[in-house]
Amino acid sequence: MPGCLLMELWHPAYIAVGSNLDDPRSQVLRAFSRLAALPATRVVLMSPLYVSRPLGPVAQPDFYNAVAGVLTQLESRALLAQLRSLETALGRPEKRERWGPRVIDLDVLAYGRERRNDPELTLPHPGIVERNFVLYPLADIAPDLDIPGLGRVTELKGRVTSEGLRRDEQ
Ligand code: PH2
Ligand code: MG
Ligand code: MG
Repeated sequence: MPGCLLMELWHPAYIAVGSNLDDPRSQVLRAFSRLAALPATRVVLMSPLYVSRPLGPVAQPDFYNAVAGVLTQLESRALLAQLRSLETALGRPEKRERWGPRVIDLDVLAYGRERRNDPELTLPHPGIVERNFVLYPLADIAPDLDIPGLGRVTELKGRVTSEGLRRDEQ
Protein backbone atom coordinates (compact mmCIF):
# COMPACT_ATOMS: atom_id res chain seq x y z
CA MET A 1 0.00 0.00 0.00
CA PRO A 2 1.71 3.24 -1.05
CA GLY A 3 -0.12 5.16 1.69
CA CYS A 4 1.78 3.23 4.35
CA LEU A 5 4.97 5.02 3.36
CA LEU A 6 3.40 8.26 4.47
CA MET A 7 2.43 7.04 7.91
CA GLU A 8 4.23 8.69 10.82
CA LEU A 9 5.71 6.41 13.43
CA TRP A 10 3.73 5.82 16.61
CA HIS A 11 5.92 5.58 19.69
CA PRO A 12 4.81 3.74 22.82
CA ALA A 13 5.18 5.82 25.98
CA TYR A 14 4.15 5.42 29.61
CA ILE A 15 2.99 8.35 31.71
CA ALA A 16 2.72 8.46 35.50
CA VAL A 17 -0.23 10.41 36.84
CA GLY A 18 -0.31 11.68 40.43
CA SER A 19 -2.34 14.07 42.55
CA ASN A 20 -2.77 14.85 46.24
CA LEU A 21 -4.78 18.08 46.26
CA ASP A 22 -8.35 19.21 45.51
CA ASP A 23 -10.14 15.85 45.20
CA PRO A 24 -7.12 13.95 43.89
CA ARG A 25 -9.09 10.95 42.64
CA SER A 26 -11.10 13.17 40.28
CA GLN A 27 -7.92 14.94 39.22
CA VAL A 28 -6.37 11.66 38.08
CA LEU A 29 -9.52 10.64 36.18
CA ARG A 30 -9.69 14.08 34.58
CA ALA A 31 -6.03 13.81 33.55
CA PHE A 32 -6.74 10.43 31.88
CA SER A 33 -9.49 11.93 29.77
CA ARG A 34 -7.42 14.98 28.89
CA LEU A 35 -4.48 12.77 27.87
CA ALA A 36 -6.81 11.11 25.36
CA ALA A 37 -7.31 14.53 23.74
CA LEU A 38 -3.61 15.36 23.24
CA PRO A 39 -2.63 15.96 19.62
CA ALA A 40 -1.23 12.98 17.67
CA THR A 41 -1.58 10.80 20.75
CA ARG A 42 -3.85 7.87 21.67
CA VAL A 43 -4.32 6.46 25.17
CA VAL A 44 -4.26 2.69 24.80
CA LEU A 45 -3.86 1.51 28.41
CA MET A 46 -5.09 2.90 31.73
CA SER A 47 -4.08 1.32 35.02
CA PRO A 48 -6.29 1.04 38.08
CA LEU A 49 -5.90 3.86 40.59
CA TYR A 50 -3.83 3.48 43.75
CA VAL A 51 -3.75 5.44 46.97
CA SER A 52 -0.21 5.95 48.19
CA ARG A 53 1.61 7.44 51.12
CA PRO A 54 3.72 10.43 50.10
CA LEU A 55 7.32 9.64 49.26
CA GLY A 56 9.89 12.26 50.21
CA PRO A 57 10.73 14.80 52.88
CA VAL A 58 7.52 16.86 52.88
CA ALA A 59 4.52 16.03 55.12
CA GLN A 60 1.51 16.13 52.81
CA PRO A 61 -1.74 14.30 52.00
CA ASP A 62 -1.79 10.83 50.44
CA PHE A 63 -1.54 10.64 46.65
CA TYR A 64 -3.71 9.02 44.05
CA ASN A 65 -1.44 7.46 41.44
CA ALA A 66 -1.96 5.65 38.15
CA VAL A 67 -0.17 5.02 34.85
CA ALA A 68 -1.33 5.48 31.26
CA GLY A 69 0.12 3.79 28.20
CA VAL A 70 -0.05 5.89 25.04
CA LEU A 71 0.94 5.73 21.42
CA THR A 72 2.18 9.06 20.16
CA GLN A 73 3.61 10.64 17.05
CA LEU A 74 5.18 13.38 19.17
CA GLU A 75 8.87 13.29 19.97
CA SER A 76 9.68 12.77 23.63
CA ARG A 77 10.36 16.44 24.35
CA ALA A 78 7.25 17.53 22.49
CA LEU A 79 5.27 15.02 24.56
CA LEU A 80 6.79 16.48 27.73
CA ALA A 81 5.85 20.00 26.60
CA GLN A 82 2.26 18.83 26.02
CA LEU A 83 2.16 17.29 29.50
CA ARG A 84 3.47 20.51 31.05
CA SER A 85 0.72 22.55 29.42
CA LEU A 86 -1.86 19.97 30.40
CA GLU A 87 -0.65 20.25 34.03
CA THR A 88 -1.10 24.01 33.79
CA ALA A 89 -4.55 23.65 32.19
CA LEU A 90 -5.54 21.35 35.05
CA GLY A 91 -4.63 24.00 37.61
CA ARG A 92 -1.04 23.36 38.53
CA PRO A 93 0.87 26.60 39.23
CA GLU A 94 3.84 27.23 36.93
CA LYS A 95 6.21 27.57 39.89
CA ARG A 96 7.21 24.08 40.98
CA GLU A 97 8.13 23.03 44.47
CA ARG A 98 10.16 19.86 44.02
CA TRP A 99 8.59 17.57 46.61
CA GLY A 100 5.49 19.53 47.53
CA PRO A 101 1.82 18.63 47.14
CA ARG A 102 0.31 19.06 43.68
CA VAL A 103 -3.04 19.17 41.93
CA ILE A 104 -1.62 17.11 39.10
CA ASP A 105 1.74 15.65 38.13
CA LEU A 106 2.36 14.04 34.75
CA ASP A 107 5.75 12.35 34.30
CA VAL A 108 7.09 10.53 31.26
CA LEU A 109 8.28 7.19 32.64
CA ALA A 110 9.52 5.68 29.40
CA TYR A 111 9.41 6.56 25.71
CA GLY A 112 10.09 3.62 23.43
CA ARG A 113 13.67 2.54 23.94
CA GLU A 114 14.91 6.11 24.22
CA ARG A 115 17.54 6.96 26.78
CA ARG A 116 18.44 10.54 27.48
CA ASN A 117 19.80 12.57 30.31
CA ASP A 118 19.27 16.27 29.87
CA PRO A 119 18.18 18.79 32.48
CA GLU A 120 14.67 18.88 31.02
CA LEU A 121 14.03 15.19 30.61
CA THR A 122 15.67 12.00 31.82
CA LEU A 123 14.56 8.77 30.15
CA PRO A 124 13.66 6.33 31.49
CA HIS A 125 12.49 8.20 34.59
CA PRO A 126 15.15 7.61 37.25
CA GLY A 127 12.60 7.26 40.07
CA ILE A 128 10.83 4.21 38.63
CA VAL A 129 12.84 1.56 40.47
CA GLU A 130 12.13 2.89 43.96
CA ARG A 131 8.48 3.87 43.51
CA ASN A 132 5.88 1.22 44.24
CA PHE A 133 3.17 3.72 43.23
CA VAL A 134 4.67 3.61 39.72
CA LEU A 135 5.67 -0.06 39.49
CA TYR A 136 2.37 -1.55 40.73
CA PRO A 137 0.11 0.26 38.24
CA LEU A 138 2.70 -0.16 35.48
CA ALA A 139 2.79 -3.91 36.15
CA ASP A 140 -1.03 -3.99 35.86
CA ILE A 141 -0.89 -2.70 32.27
CA ALA A 142 2.59 -3.66 31.01
CA PRO A 143 4.10 -6.51 33.06
CA ASP A 144 6.43 -7.60 30.25
CA LEU A 145 7.67 -4.15 29.32
CA ASP A 146 11.46 -4.03 29.29
CA ILE A 147 12.51 -0.60 30.50
CA PRO A 148 15.80 0.38 28.82
CA GLY A 149 18.69 -0.02 31.24
CA LEU A 150 16.43 -1.01 34.16
CA GLY A 151 14.78 -4.34 33.28
CA ARG A 152 11.41 -6.00 33.05
CA VAL A 153 8.57 -4.37 34.96
CA THR A 154 7.47 -7.52 36.82
CA GLU A 155 10.98 -8.04 38.02
CA LEU A 156 11.38 -4.41 39.15
CA LYS A 157 8.04 -4.66 40.97
CA GLY A 158 9.35 -7.73 42.82
CA ARG A 159 12.13 -5.61 44.31
CA VAL A 160 9.80 -3.15 46.10
CA THR A 161 7.16 -3.79 48.76
CA SER A 162 3.57 -2.61 48.66
CA GLU A 163 4.09 -0.67 51.90
CA GLY A 164 1.94 2.45 52.02
CA LEU A 165 0.14 1.48 48.84
CA ARG A 166 -3.41 0.23 48.25
CA ARG A 167 -5.71 -0.17 45.30
CA ASP A 168 -8.45 2.43 45.15
CA GLU A 169 -11.69 0.55 45.86
CA GLN A 170 -14.16 3.13 44.56
N1 PH2 B 1 5.22 12.42 43.74
C1 PH2 B 1 6.20 13.17 44.21
C2 PH2 B 1 6.68 13.10 45.59
N2 PH2 B 1 6.09 12.04 46.34
N3 PH2 B 1 4.56 10.31 46.62
C3 PH2 B 1 3.59 9.53 46.13
N4 PH2 B 1 3.06 8.58 46.92
N5 PH2 B 1 3.13 9.67 44.86
C4 PH2 B 1 3.63 10.62 44.03
O1 PH2 B 1 3.19 10.73 42.86
C5 PH2 B 1 4.66 11.46 44.51
C6 PH2 B 1 5.11 11.26 45.84
C7 PH2 B 1 6.85 14.16 43.34
O2 PH2 B 1 6.45 14.09 42.05
MG1 MG C 1 6.58 13.20 39.84
MG1 MG D 1 6.58 15.86 37.51
